[in-house]
Amino acid sequence: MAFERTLILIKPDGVQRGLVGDIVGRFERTGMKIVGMKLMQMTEQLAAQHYKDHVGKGFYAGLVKFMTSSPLVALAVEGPKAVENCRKLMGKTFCTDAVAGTIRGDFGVSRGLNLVHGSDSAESAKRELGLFFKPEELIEYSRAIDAWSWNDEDKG
Ligand code: D4T
Repeated sequence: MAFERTLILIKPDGVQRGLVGDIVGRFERTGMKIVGMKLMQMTEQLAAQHYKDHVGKGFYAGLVKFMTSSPLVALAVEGPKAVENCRKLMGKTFCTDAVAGTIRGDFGVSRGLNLVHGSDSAESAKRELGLFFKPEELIEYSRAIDAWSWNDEDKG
């Protein structure tokens, strides 16, 4: 079992629509731990690094325009299988396809305005966390609820 960290972005539509608290709460209430969090403006340069696999695709220019249009919230989330668990909570890429109960299914109706980003693999998570957070901005701490959120078996 992988005990890991992943990068979550609450995209500009989530911030503008006042959904930061609701979306953070979706991740928090699973028991996963927030180990980094900040409101920030994505630059075109950061967008090009973050979305390097999408450079040159038809939707790339619109995606960068959207992601740099207003502040976003970056979160580092830690827990057992955090990458997969967060993707599951987010739902399918386009809100139009995401089922009820997921963040995109419950809070969105658009394709491109899809509220959240979550790293799609352990390797991406490591790379992306490095783009958005300095090492000292990721904070190691214990919570009283840790013992009730996961056990040794979950930590692998
Ligand atoms: P992100 O990266 O935002 O978490 O989304 P996904 O991991 O679920 O999806 P993705 O990388 O394939 O796409 C990144 C981002 O681009 C938008 N997009 C994507 C779009 O506007 N049109 C498209 O055709 C695709 C494939 C939505 C998410």
